[in-house]
Amino acid sequence: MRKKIIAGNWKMYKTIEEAIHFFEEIRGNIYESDKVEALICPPTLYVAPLLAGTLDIPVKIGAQTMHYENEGAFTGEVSPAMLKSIQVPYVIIGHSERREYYNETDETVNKKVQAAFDHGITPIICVGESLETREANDTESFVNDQVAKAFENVTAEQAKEAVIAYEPIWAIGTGKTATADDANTVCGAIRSKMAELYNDDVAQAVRIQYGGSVKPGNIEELLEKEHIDGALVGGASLDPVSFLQLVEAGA
Ligand code: G2H
Repeated sequence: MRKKIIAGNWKMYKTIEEAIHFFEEIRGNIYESDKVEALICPPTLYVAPLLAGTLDIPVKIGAQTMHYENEGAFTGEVSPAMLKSIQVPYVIIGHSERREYYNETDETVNKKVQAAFDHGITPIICVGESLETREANDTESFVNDQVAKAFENVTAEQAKEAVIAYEPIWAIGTGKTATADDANTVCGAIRSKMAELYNDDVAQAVRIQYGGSVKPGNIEELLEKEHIDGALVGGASLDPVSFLQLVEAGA
């Protein structure tokens, strides 16, 4: 039985006051169960204070990105060693916005995935196709190729712990969601790819999220599907009431 993971990706939203207010609203109200794990990935600046300030709330705090080197002249970046030093449990790697605006490639995604595992940080590895790829009926081969590249030089023991987020680019922040069946088909194809790259054990253990305009109104249908083990949520994770509903749907 895979534990569902509902992760909020706040992107570049909220002041520190707004972030604190969010956690005040969810404190004492968040659904706690062994069936679901709740995670918020705020802007990097707030990761440390929120980690320290939310110890009494059953929600984890993760990072939205990181560099793959541990230190160096990389202005503006944070390293895996730094995240590990403040005990960050999760890091989102290769979000389509990082790939589009910050030149992340399958190669740098793979370096970051390896670096995360080397530091005991669980990567949430984002993959997903453009509208053009979908219309050309190349979705599964494109996404499986991204998965294969992301997991190069990653051991089976490590791969078992990974979270993969399938986020069709055309569904991100657009209000368009893949149908639950379409999302499940691609998540199932990713699971088969993991069986091919590793073995059935790894494929059954790895958690695969769907992301792209997930909200309280559509999450239940998505989570009912065999291969969808949670959601990576942008816009709808910014509002405490809606985040509470999303977590409850996962329980
Ligand atoms: C996809 C998602 C979060 P949204 O980027 O990763 O954002 O839910 O706003 O589509």
